[in-house]
Amino acid sequence: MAMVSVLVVAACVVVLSVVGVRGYQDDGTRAARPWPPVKTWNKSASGSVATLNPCTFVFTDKSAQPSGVERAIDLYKHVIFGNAGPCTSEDKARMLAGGDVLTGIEITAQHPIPGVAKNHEDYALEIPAGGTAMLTATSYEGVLRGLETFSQLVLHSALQPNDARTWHVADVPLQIEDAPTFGHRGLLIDVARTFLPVPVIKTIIDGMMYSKLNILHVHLTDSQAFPLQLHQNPEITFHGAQSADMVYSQDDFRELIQYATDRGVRVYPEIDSPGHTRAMGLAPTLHDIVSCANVSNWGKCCNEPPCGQLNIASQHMMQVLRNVTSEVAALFSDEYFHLGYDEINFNCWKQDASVQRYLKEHNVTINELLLTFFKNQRDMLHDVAPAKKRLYWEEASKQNPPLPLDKSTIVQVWGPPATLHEVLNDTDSDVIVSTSTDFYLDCGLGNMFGQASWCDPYKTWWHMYSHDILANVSKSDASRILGGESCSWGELAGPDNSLVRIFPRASAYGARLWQYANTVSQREANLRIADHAERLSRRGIPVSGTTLQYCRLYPD
Ligand code: CP6
Repeated sequence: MAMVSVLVVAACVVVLSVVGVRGYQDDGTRAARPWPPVKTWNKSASGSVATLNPCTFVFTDKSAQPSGVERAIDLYKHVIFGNAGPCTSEDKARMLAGGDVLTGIEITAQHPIPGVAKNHEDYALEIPAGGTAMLTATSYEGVLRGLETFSQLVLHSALQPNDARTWHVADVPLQIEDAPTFGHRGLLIDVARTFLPVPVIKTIIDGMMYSKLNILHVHLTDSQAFPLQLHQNPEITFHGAQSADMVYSQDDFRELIQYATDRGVRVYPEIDSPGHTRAMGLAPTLHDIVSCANVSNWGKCCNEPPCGQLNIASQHMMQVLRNVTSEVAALFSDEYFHLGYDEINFNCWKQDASVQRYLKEHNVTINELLLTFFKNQRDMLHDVAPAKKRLYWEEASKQNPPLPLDKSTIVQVWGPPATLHEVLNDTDSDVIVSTSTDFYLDCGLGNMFGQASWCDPYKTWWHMYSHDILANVSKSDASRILGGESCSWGELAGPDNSLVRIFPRASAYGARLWQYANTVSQREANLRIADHAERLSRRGIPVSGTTLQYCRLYPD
């Protein structure tokens, strides 16, 4: 016991005692420590405290109409003031009694409709000592990022121990200019291994907005399940979902995509292929479209049970895949479509007699057939959804003969950083960084058989924040890195533990991608991520702990 407290105290001192910042300042405010840290922040050293109040504070949309900014205002009114009731006479008296009063915020977006300029998330925020704050942004999404920062600066607490709680902003007047370094700040969720109910996905999207994360990659299908309703081939889902109540209707996803769009989050699907597809072929009429679905020794043919890869010699498979692809591409309006290509296992096709017969008859190798499938699938996607940009896992860049990857494709890296360099050297594609040694949220929790995993140890929030994805990357190659995604694979994560696994670590990677070059010290980051975790928790997102609460409030 004594040993444990010595360790805890030591940790507190080592991490937090370098500079003597107290949790509370003399005027009773706690330092506002936004996460991600903003890029430029001019605040007056002799700053005062401005108060604001839900009964008088006005949010005004100054953008040209039509504008969606009212939606952003609705969201953040609630975030900032919660369910504060109507103005009480006490509220009014307190306001009249004291100090500088912030009366409102005026918001101007050049492109105030969601999605129109979604890749421009810059904003500028000016908060005077009293009067009206100003928020300007290029896009609707930039307004959301600015309102998020504003919401993080507004603290709701008692200034002095015997006071009532007030809403206030410290260190005013202040000016902030901010914009992300990387435009792709994503999160992968895997709803094939463990079904996540729609409300859980909405909560994940809430947490993403609070963390300025902008892209949700939905790993929709895998060998274990095909949980999406299909109109052309309902039998796929009927047999491929884990149960009848573990199915997303297309309306579910339409609703989720709208929900995400309102919150500045793009949603794109992955229909994993040609590996990881057993669940697509479980209907009695579809057994011929999947190879090695019933092998007795799964360890030879795939990385986890059950095995099953698309039968790439089958015309029937190509027809079904076309149906599936066109429906999913129409449902998900985002320009990205992920086609998989991870963990292809050639042993699977070796023991499929129909594939072997095809290879003999056509005098081609299985690798050549994979290239043909790649091209056919590419042309098919182009046919059914011409505007889509194709994404692939890194294995697509490691095939021989090589698969054509170029400027029109994006490669997602999941191996160690060495593979990032290989992909940059071997292709002209843009790249998304999800190195498993750094950004897999499921490492350190054992594998699916309760054994230690090669992916151990657990990657801490500090690892995700401090890992430099551009280390040893040339300037010209760096311009091909769009950003990254942390990955919440679903084998061991369900509705109850997904959120605490994701948050706040996904927010730590997101913060690094937002303000890549201007990292704050470990000590400073420790305070900020802890504040952020507490903020997420108060806003209804379950989080895991990051530091001792005691250390954060009383770091001396
Ligand atoms: N499923 C799919 C997975 C993984 C990948 N693809 C994975 C591999 C290793 C770890 C975690 C997840 N479960 N379809 C790799 C991209 Cl440690």
